[in-house]
Amino acid sequence: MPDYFPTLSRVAYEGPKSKNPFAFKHYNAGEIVAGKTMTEHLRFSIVYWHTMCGQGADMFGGPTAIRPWDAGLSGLDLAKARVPAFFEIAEKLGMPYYAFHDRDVAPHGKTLRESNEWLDTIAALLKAQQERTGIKLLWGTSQLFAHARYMHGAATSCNAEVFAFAAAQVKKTLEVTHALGGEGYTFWGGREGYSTLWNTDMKRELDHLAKFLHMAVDYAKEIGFKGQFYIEPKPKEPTKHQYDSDAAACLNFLREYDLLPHLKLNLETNHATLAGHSMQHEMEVAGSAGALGSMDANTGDLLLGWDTDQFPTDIYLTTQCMLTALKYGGLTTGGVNFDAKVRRESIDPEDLFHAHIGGMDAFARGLKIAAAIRADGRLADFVKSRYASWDSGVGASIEAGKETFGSLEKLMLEKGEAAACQSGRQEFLENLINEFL
Ligand code: XUL
Ligand code: CO
Repeated sequence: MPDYFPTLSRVAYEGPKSKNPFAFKHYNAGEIVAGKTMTEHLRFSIVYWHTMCGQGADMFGGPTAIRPWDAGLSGLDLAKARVPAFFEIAEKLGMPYYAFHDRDVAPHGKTLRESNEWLDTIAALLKAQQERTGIKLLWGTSQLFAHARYMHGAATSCNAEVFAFAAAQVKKTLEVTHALGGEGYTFWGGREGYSTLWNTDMKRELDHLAKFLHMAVDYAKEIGFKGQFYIEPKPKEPTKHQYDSDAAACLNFLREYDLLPHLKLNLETNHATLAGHSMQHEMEVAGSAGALGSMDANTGDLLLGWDTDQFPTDIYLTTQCMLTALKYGGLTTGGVNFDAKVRRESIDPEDLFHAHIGGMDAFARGLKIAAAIRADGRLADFVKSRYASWDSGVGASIEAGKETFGSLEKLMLEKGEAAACQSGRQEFLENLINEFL
């Protein structure tokens, strides 16, 4: 087996004082935090698409990345060569999971049949590497956006045969995901949206998208795939409006079409900010609906505003993510999946290590800080006491469904004015959080 990083062995935990850039300062896999190991809480996952297929190209320029395993190869040969390189990186990082799109592990064939055969060829290599390393598949997904046939969308295309092709593609990827023991399957609506409403029958497109997802759920049952389905919100890019635009829009869609029992949300930080929300907001929306599934961990650049998919290094961000995750019972089937890419100027293979080590350490710190905030209890106590008026008296009576507009009017006419409001103490709480950082 080729060894592309002969001088690098498995990245070890050396503690916060270490100056070794190839060591974890905070991610200590087996360390117990709030009753579980860090590995069990964080369920880290590395993505195939950015790690192996990201070449540094952008809208203004071509590839820049140096990737020795790609040298001189193309097509299926290139796809085959990338598999051991990917698993070498994943294994040396101590990643328990990975995620892929069908068309980033194997190329598009000339026909669906050829694409399927190529995917099978690569899936056999993935399986062998999974068995060798013990790394598991967090989720699989179909790439339903790059090929020209998907220009109008896949499940929401105006072209019914494109819908049919997409269905066949997802059927195959579900089979492969199942065969690889995948723990989930994600739908991100690449081009499921519109560029102009002048040519769009929105209601019909949404009906088709729901039909598509129901077919996927039915087929999963048929083949005995018990993994969790996810839908990944994103408001725009490449379309101007995507139907899965944010967590609330996804939940509304899933409820309307009776899909909520079958799908949870896979939330991505940069998608949240594109939607004008924080990741914490998106996680709260999903968590309070019992639909917090998985996390595509990355970050955007607030000055650019694009989906730049940078590695997360902001400890406030990771603390917020882990506080919310812990509040809703943790990432049960999902994980912290680094849907992130190195910058175009970070051209060396070793930059892939710096990026992932930084992201894993940032989340490990976020987890420890979040656990400490929860153990301290002052934040939760404050929030609880802020709602104390709902624990007894008229508040408890409203929550129990015992009051009406009439009874409440009677009460307020008697009282003349509501009880005085208390301070929200935002600055006090911001200072309190900083005590832990
Ligand atoms: C696109 C994106 C995708 C999904 C999977 O912005 O995040 O890579 O995560 O299709
Ligand atoms: Co993503």
